[in-house]
Amino acid sequence: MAEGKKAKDSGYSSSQITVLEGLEPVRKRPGMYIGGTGTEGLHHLVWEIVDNGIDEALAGHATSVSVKMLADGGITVIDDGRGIPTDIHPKTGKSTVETVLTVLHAGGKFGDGGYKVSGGLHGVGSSVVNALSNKLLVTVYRDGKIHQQEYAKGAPLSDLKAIGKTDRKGTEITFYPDETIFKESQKFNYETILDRLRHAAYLTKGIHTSLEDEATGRRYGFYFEGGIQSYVKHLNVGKEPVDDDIFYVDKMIQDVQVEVSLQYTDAYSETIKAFANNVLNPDGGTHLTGFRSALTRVINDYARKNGLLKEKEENLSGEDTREGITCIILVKLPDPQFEGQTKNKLGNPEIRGFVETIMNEHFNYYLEEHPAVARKIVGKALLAARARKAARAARDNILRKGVLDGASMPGKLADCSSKDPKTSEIYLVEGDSAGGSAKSGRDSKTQAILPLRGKVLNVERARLDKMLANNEIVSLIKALGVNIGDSFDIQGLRYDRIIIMTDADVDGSHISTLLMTFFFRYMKELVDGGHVYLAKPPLFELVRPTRKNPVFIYDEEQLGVVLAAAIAKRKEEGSKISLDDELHKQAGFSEVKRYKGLGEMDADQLFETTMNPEKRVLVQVRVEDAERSDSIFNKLMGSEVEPRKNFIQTNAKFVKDLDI
Ligand code: 0RA
Repeated sequence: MAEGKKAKDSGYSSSQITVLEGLEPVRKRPGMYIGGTGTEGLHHLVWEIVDNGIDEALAGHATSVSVKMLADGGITVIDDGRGIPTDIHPKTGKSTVETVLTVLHAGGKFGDGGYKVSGGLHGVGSSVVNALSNKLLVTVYRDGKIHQQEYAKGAPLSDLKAIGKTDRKGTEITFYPDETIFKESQKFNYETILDRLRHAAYLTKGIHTSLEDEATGRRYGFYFEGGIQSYVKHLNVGKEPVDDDIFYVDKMIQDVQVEVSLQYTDAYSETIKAFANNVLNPDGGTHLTGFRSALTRVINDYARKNGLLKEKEENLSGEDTREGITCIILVKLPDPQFEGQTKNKLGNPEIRGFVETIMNEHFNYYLEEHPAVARKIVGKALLAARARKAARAARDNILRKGVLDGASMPGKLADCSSKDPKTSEIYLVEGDSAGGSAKSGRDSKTQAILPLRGKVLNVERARLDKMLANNEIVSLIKALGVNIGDSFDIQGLRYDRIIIMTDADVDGSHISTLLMTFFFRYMKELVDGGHVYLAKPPLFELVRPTRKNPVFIYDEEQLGVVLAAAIAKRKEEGSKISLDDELHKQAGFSEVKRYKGLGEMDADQLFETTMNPEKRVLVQVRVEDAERSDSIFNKLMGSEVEPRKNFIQTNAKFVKDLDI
């Protein structure tokens, strides 16, 4: 419950529900209401009902929302809110329960005592779920009574019936998604729902959320005493905070609640998430703008007042003050307006001033009350400012010397003869020896080779100036021809495909991860544009007794398939097969050779297995989900070693298979 926002009885009556239309449009064009009919749309059904429970909590009437995935494919959502009113609705002549569940857009108006989450206050969206479910059972606990009603594809099977007495309150809805609508799958995902419930618990102080999977017995619950403060803590797992203390403010201005929590870490990037009514605004908006101006101002004022910034020194830039920050901004307002093409940006102009005012005052108090933390924050911003200047000077210097100019190609680069980027590709190869094989095996017309020695600098932890002092990085930037930082220009790209080729072992995955991090952080356009690939060298060679025409195998699964097929074929041909033999012998091969490194192959083999455009397998690197990869990169590149180790074994998570 928001401080200052007292739970109040809004005097809600059934007549305040606006009745709009029937449910046919929902079944006809489900995508219009839930975004699509794939797994995302399927889960949208759960969010609609869960959000109604969260709205009850936001309005101060509920303390918990629990979800149960039923073994029979249904799902139950229970909240302990007011319960949907059971009285007769004056406009429809039916119970309010039935009205909420069968009339599209039935919902209370804003300003009657609550904020709404995306789905909507007073059960807006429940009718959509009902329309798209084979079966829906609603049970309401309210005024000492239990009422129940069942529906099929949105139509009531009977009237709302009183079935017993209770001292509970709240709403329980069980539904079964219609498989004729959700053709792809009707299977709910435990992790997806859990993630949503975790976030709901972070963003709604005092609420308990929980999930149970009946089929597997898994269950998990969330309650965060600190709300968004706990969220900040969670985001900083794997990073080193400058201080354990976390800033937190929760204030009302007029009818708007502003909550902000932040903590600085030793990271160089910034993580700021801005929400309006519990919905993330990936493109920010007025709340973020207000926050940023206040932060820059408060830190500069504090630094000046305390002599940390000398009179003749220029102000810290906004970017400097945000380096290493992890921050959650959450505003709750009665009538949020969203802007931009994707409606991802909060537009209400008054919010900027509200957030700015609250931050100016309370972040300033915080710094004054926590001088040790304040000094660390200012110190970090000063370092950022110095590094920014040093990096600029270093880059200018390097640019002046022409180090990054395309005119002087790095000595180690074996360029291709084609000068047309569309038909050119570059292999970034781990180590000089594999680099040598790649150079002699390649198609020199279209394939360039750049061998990279050792572990490329850990770019997440290094600044641009340090990076530009690293030979491997400079060679890479020069070879690609796109420059870096502010001067990055994709027009200069000299190769359409940038292919990372490393050994299929832990060191190899580490090196490819470092390179992907580099591209992600400093040349994201290359990743977005689908220019970055991972080469997939074979893991095994099946050797024939004749030693001719070996078969190359790229993963364990393929090994099984190929051996099984070969055995079947030999059986058909009537070959003598001894079942005591190892599988590869039964399949007619003399040996299974396991490749650990690229260096084990000669130039021809390397070309045939990994570089020949007709036969090779490439995996395109995609940034599927900025947030996810960001956290992955933090785990990988952060100061903690354990999370890094765990990831490296399964590093294909953020790349999507693509056979070329
Ligand atoms: C209509 C009016 C009121 C609450 C709700 C619907 C409501 C809907 C759902 C759906 C899931 N959980 C829900 N909880 C409540 C306001 C009730 C009042 O003023 O007493």
